[in-house]
This record gives sequence, structure tokens and C-alpha cells, in this order.
Amino acid sequence: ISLRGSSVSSSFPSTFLFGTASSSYQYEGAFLSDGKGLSNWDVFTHKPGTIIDGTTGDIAVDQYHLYEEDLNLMNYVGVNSYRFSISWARILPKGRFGDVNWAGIDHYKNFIDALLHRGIRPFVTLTHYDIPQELEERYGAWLSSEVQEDFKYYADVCFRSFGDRVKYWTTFNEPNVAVIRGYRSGVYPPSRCSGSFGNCSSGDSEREPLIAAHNVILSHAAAVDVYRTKYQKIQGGSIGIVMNALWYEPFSSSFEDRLAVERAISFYMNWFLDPIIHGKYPEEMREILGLDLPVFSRYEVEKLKNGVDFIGINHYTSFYIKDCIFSPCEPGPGTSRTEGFAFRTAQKDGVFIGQQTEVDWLYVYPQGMEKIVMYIKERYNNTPIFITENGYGYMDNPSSKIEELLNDVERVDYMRSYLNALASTIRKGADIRGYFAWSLLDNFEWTCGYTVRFGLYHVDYDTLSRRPRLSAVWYKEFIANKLKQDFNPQVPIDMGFHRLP
Ligand code: PNW
Repeated sequence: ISLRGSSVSSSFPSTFLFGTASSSYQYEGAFLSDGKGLSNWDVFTHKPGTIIDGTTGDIAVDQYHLYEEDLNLMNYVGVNSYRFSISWARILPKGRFGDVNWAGIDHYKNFIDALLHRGIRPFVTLTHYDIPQELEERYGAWLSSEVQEDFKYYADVCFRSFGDRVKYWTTFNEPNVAVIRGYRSGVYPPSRCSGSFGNCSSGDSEREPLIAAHNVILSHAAAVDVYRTKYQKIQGGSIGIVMNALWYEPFSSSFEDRLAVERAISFYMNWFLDPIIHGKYPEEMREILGLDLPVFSRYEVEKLKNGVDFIGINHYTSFYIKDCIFSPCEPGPGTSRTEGFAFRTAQKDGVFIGQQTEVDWLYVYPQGMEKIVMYIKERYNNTPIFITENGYGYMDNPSSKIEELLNDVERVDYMRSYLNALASTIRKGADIRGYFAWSLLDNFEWTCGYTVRFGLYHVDYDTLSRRPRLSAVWYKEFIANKLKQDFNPQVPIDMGFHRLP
């Protein structure tokens, strides 16, 4: 009798990476230390009115200085991997127009060595939204094809400096989110938008996101090419890209709404993954956007194909999608031409798709994890997948007692249900290689500043002291049980573990 699909079978392979995820701007602080240059996010957060609580990442959780302490926390939880990003401006303060900042290189070398010393594998992102401000000022960063040269140069420096120790590389974190928010709605730097999308003074929400995305895709391809031709054989690592991936349920079972779901996925995620893996933009995008969609030269297409060793997926939540082609919609989320005419909503007949949370875009719908993974498995020919982020947020509540702040039972329920959904994709044959919880610590949550808390550890922003929440203890037990289970697959796992730290 096969144990496949039974509740006692061990779904996570013994080589599985269990970790937590982070990013340079949200964690490091030390924004002017040791020769670091200014990033686009340094400049952006220092402008009044950009961040809801008026804060910046100048200090953040100061992981730049406090990483030894954080390594202790990682060891306590028992993770075997840590996902973090390198600050481009710390390595190349002026991009390829200035010198390498050796103090920055040293910092990451020390950090990586300290991780490895504790048996934690570094899983490194080259760019998690933050880039040297110099590139914005010189040529408009992602809007210029010149950025491909800069990204390639930066990637080369990183592979050369850290590639003997780093075996998991990703080029970009969520370029779909960066491009949409930077060039369509304008809520992230460089704050460009037009028309009904936002209230920026310059930009073109219809076209600039497409141009920026095109340059991201070609920059990714250039970095992968450098890695494969100069480093991969010697260093033996792998390289991928991380996309933000939502799942969508059709608003009704109509053919039109199901087609609209396909468009929503294509205009959000396949937009990048199709060119990188199949060498061309999704058909629906070419049909709807026509000549606005940039084209790849024949030479570029060859460079593009099979441009990842694995796909990284940040998955948090799901929405309903309603068709806006066959029956016109009022203007709203997703309804524009550049979003594929697919109205996005969390509600149907007054009922939410899943349990609401304190974070306005986050609904608990673990089926979405299973469905998006199976979708990606099918569309991209079973390419290995890492879940590079998944997590649950709370709004900061200064009047709550610390015991309440640490008792994050909803986060535990969320993680348990999403990990169970992930396990079921493995039983169905998906090639899942790892899972990273967002996030080890509370941290700087972009335009929400410090008002939203995603950490397994609570951070007191006056003292920067870290305290384990229930979820840190739960994740520790989960990981430990998984490892035990590999030796005795007959032992059922107690997934119902609840205890206060
Ligand atoms: C991610 N969505 O962004 C980012 O990679 C992290 O830096 C961030 O802190 C984390 O999620 C939590 O917000 C997201 O539309 C962007 O569902 C968009 C979505 C989710 C996460």
C-alpha cells in the first residue's frame, strides 16, 4: 500500500530548507555606515508623506550590528536556511560608476560565514526593492536599458565575492510588485504614475511598468548568463527569481470569469516568468497590449530561455476575479487594460474569500497555496520551487500587554494551514525545495513603516530587544518534528501544538 497522500507520510524531503526570510532595507539599518551609498529607499523614506507613520529604515532592527544575536534566535528555531538580501548600495555605492565598497563586502562575508558556522545555509537575494540612488539619478534606473549593464556588473561582484559560500541565489524579489508600485500606482520609489492610477506629477502608468519590467527581465537574464558562464560550474550553486504570486478564484463558474482568472495570473506573474522560462510574454498580454508591449530581439530570446534553476514564490493570500471584457466593470482594482480587465475583490455576496486579518490585503485561504503551486508546476514544466515568503501580519497595538503581543495564535493557525496545503502539493508530485516564513523579526514594512508586524519574534522599537512569540516556538516544534519524521515516517505529527514561550 502506498503511503502517498496519507496523513502519516512524510511529505517534506530530508533535504528540504526550512527558514525565515528578510530583506536588507527592512532589517539592516546602518544606512550610512562603513561607506554605504544612498539607496532609492533611503531617499524615498526621507521625503515627508511617503511612509504612514513617518518612519524610515535608517535603523530598522539594526541587524547590521545585531546579527550575532539574531543567529542565536535562528538556532533556537532550528532553521537550516536564512533568506536575506544584499544591499546593492552597500556593495556599489555609485553602481558601476564608482568603486567597490570593501567594508560592505566584508560585512556580508562575515555574516555568511557566521551563518554557515551555525549550519544555516544562506539563501541570497541580489535586489529586494532597494537599488543605488545613483542609478535613478544618472539614467532613470529601470526605465533605461543601461540598467542591465549595472545589474550584471553588481551580480558579478556578488558571485565572485560570496559564491564560494552561497549556493542559492535569486536575482530579484517580487519585480512585479516593485514595478507596479514604482511605475503604475507610484506608492514606491521612484513614485511615477499617471491618470487614475495615483497622483504623481510625472510618469505613464500605462507604459512605464512594461518598460521597467522588460529591463528587469533582461537584467535577470544577464546575471544568470554571468553565473552560468563564469561561476556555476566551479561554485556549484543554483539561481532563480522570486515572484509575488496571488491565487485567484473565479467570481462565478462562468467561462468568462475563468478566462479572466487566467488573465489576472498572466498580467501579474507570468508577465515575468513566461519570458524568463519560455522566451516570450504571455499570449493574453500580447493580444491586449499590442504594440505597447516591448519585444525581445531574436538574440535576447535565446538568452532568455530556461533562465532559472528554480522559481521562488512569495505567497500570502487569494482574491476573486470577475471578467471585465464581456461585461464591463466600474473602474476598480484590476479593471484597467494594463491589468488585463480582471476585477479583483476579496468579497462575494458579502462573504470574504477567507478569514480576514488585521492587514487589509491579507485573507487566510490556504487552498490558494496548493492551487498556485500546482499551477506553476504545470505551466513551468515542474521547475523546482521554493516558497520564499509566506506569513501573517498584525497591526501594531501599543496598548496591548506584552503577553498578548506574544500570543500570536492566528499566525500559528495560518502557518499550520499553509504548510499543510504545501505538503499536499508535494504528495501530488510538485518539486518543492523549501519554505521561508516571513519573517524572523518584526521589521520595517515599507509604506506601513513599523505599524505592521510580521515577526515570529516581537521587536521593541525603543530597545530593539527581540522576544519569541508563540509562532517561534511552534515553528521550532514543526521543524523538529519534520526532521524526526524523516527517520520514522510512521509517527504521526502533532500539528496541533499550542504553548506559550
Ligand atoms: C512582500 N500581495 O510583499 C515583500 O517581499 C516583503 O518585503 C514584505 O515585507 C512582505 O511581503 C509583507 O508585506 C508583498 O499583494 C507584496 O499579496 C504584495 C503582496 C504580498 C506581499
